[in-house]
Amino acid sequence: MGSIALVCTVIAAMPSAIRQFDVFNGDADGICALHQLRLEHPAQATLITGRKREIALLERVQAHAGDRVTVLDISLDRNRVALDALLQKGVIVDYFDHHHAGELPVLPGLHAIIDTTPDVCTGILVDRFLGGRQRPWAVVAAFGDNLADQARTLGSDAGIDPAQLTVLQELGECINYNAYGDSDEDLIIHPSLLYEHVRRYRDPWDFFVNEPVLASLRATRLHDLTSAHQNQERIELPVGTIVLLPDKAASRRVRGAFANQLATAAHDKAYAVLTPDRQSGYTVSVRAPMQRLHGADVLCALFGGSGRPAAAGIDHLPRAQVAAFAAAFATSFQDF
Ligand SMILES: [Mn+2]
Repeated sequence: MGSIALVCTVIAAMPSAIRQFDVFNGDADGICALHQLRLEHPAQATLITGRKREIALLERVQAHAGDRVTVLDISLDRNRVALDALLQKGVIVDYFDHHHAGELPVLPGLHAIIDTTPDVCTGILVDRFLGGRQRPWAVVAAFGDNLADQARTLGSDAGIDPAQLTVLQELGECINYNAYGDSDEDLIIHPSLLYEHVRRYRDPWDFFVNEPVLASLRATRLHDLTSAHQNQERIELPVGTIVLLPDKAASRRVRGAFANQLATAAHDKAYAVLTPDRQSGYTVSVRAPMQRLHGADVLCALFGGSGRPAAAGIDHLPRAQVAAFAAAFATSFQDF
């Protein structure tokens, strides 16, 4: 009896098994960074991810002392409060990222590989960490994060030929496209499910040839772009064009990609693409003229938005402010 009681006491006092959490951006960079890491260091993990712009993910982690959390491709600064709380609990956190981080917490348990220089993405940071052992997926990540030059250099350094690079580029762009939408209902497939498909493939060219979900990503992306071209209403201004898309999931997915495509096709013009939101206003993506990449962030900030000088956005532009937005757009990108 005594020994049974003792065994029960010991079991009760034992900490529950150490758990692993993988927290990652749902775009191509986040998915491919994690895939590289788990191909080399397999782990049973609870997955936490979301849409491209869903980046306050660390607060969803229910971890205890001794648990391990791997974080990929989400700003440390935007997850600081949750990170501090985890570290203070004694959770071990491995953090890989290239977004604005601010000051790193000075607490034990944090292993951070953070580099905010503009020519890296998280997939490239993980590639360095792994000594390039899963290089093709790092190339997919870099193409997805719009670092095509870096992707080609990394690929050709590893002996990947131009035809193979073309495939990796399409993979990066399709996986990335899947993360766009204003709610989960807009998504083609939730990024956590897409990762479950990706993780079955060690070889991205095998994924390209054999994975049915990729066909639906490719078809939807093409459909959304075609539909945007056919259903746009345009306000033409000397500095560029304001485009209104119909109230559809396809419009909300394609807004940014369509703005990029328009800006790439006419280097001297600025573009704003508007889609109706759920509060009788609009969500807006702005692109500065390619030949003069500034002003988008300042314009969007006037209406509560944010972003970079070349590309910025507004989450909610009330309908009553559309005329004011058009006037500000018209003056924002004038040549001085
Ligand atoms: Mn990234």
